[in-house]
Amino acid sequence: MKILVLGGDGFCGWPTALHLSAEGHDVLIVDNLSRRCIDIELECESLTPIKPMSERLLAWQGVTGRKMEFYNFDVAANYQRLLDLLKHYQPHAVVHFAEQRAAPYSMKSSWHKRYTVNNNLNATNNLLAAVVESGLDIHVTHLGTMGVYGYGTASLKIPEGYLTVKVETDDGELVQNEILYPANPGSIYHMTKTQDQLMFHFYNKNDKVRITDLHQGIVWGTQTDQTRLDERLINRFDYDGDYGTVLNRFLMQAAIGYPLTVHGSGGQTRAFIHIQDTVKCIQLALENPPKRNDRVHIFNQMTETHRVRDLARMVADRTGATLQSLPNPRDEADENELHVTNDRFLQLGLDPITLNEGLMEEVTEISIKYASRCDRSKIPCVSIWNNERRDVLQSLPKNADDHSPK
Ligand code: NAD
Ligand code: USQ
Repeated sequence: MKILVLGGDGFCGWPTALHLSAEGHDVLIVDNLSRRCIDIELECESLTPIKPMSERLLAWQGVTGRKMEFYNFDVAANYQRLLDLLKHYQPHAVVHFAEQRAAPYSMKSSWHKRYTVNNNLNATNNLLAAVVESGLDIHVTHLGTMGVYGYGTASLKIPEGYLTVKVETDDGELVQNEILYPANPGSIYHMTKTQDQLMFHFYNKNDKVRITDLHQGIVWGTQTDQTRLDERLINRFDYDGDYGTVLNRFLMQAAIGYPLTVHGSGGQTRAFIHIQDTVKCIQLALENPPKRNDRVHIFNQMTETHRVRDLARMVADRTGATLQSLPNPRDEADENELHVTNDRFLQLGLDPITLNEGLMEEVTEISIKYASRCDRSKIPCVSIWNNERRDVLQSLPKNADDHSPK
């Protein structure tokens, strides 16, 4: 298959591009390197020393003999270039990772809100409009998020995208329907993903674009079978308060002797998936595309759920790390249940990787190996969701060891 990977320099995109290339596919990467620019803005780099794109590609060719092409442009801004590339390269599938993906970054200021909305919505709309204008029958596979559903306490098992509802008509009859699960975003970033869903629905209905939307949980780990092959292929590892995600942060904090930063009671339950399963799921989605006239295929791309405080305790028990309970800068429920269906990937043959000692040990080893690259001042989460949260945080007494945002 010829596969275009948008956002192929990122944390999920790079190992996916390598995995698909290793599977024998012809892979072309587009990325505007905006994530590397955000590193400069935040004055914080990946914990792992990621190489520039040209070096990454040379290393891949050297190690495997396989070539991948790379184009540097902005998918959200450069429509004509995207359209020309589709017409010229004629991919069978496009994997779309090219969005700003950190919830805390999207909530930092009105500039960050506007950037995230402009970037994410225009990237998705440009891609869909270009697929239609190209006249090609391209399968669009998008990385969405479990966060589109919200994290309600409903005992209902979250279905894969569509919810069956029964509505009473005026004459008292019950009419059954299937609707997109009601969107309930918890950040500007998550809101863009709920709006992506509507664009997929429309372009699928109106233009018959074949689309798979992958509602992914929090990705943990850093290495995959391919990124381990050579240090120049190493994947990104975000640990800072904006981009670092919770389990990788806890493992890394434990490795460098930093108290684990639990927000509030740590009762938040979230869905997780290891990066090795991310690349496998994308392969499975590409190998099982929707047929023409199928509605948008939605998969829940996660393998397990955990409560934040349980993860913190588990890491602390393994390592002897201490926990600190911090006032939560986010406006989110302190405690929630989360029951999720993920049957579709299981039916396609996914053999889920769940939290295991070996993979956690690998994150620990990487954290220790590159500990000297860590700037501890970048660990606290300083992005505050709203004025109410700010008032609460400011009213709390501050002590010398307190790393909470104020
Ligand atoms: P990332 O920031 O590491 O990678 C995104 C890549 O896209 C970056 O290399 C960036 O430079 C590029 N990009 C962004 N906007 C672009 C544009 N307009 N034009 C061209 N390139 C652009 O993020 P990631 O962790 O790899 O996430 C990839 C996708 O997966 C995101 O859409 C995210 O919402 C989704 N996702 C990630 C996670 C996770 O835990 N990392 C979980 C669920 C879903
Ligand atoms: N949290 C802590 N301590 C920390 C960091 C986070 O307690 O040091 C808590 C947060 O308050 C939150 C939970 O852990 O309750 C998850 O936070 P996160 O930063 O790990 O994940 P999140 O912001 O939800 O975003 C990440 C990715 C995003 C993806 C999403 C999938 O950055 O791209 O869409 O996971 S999901 O969570 O399923 O929506």
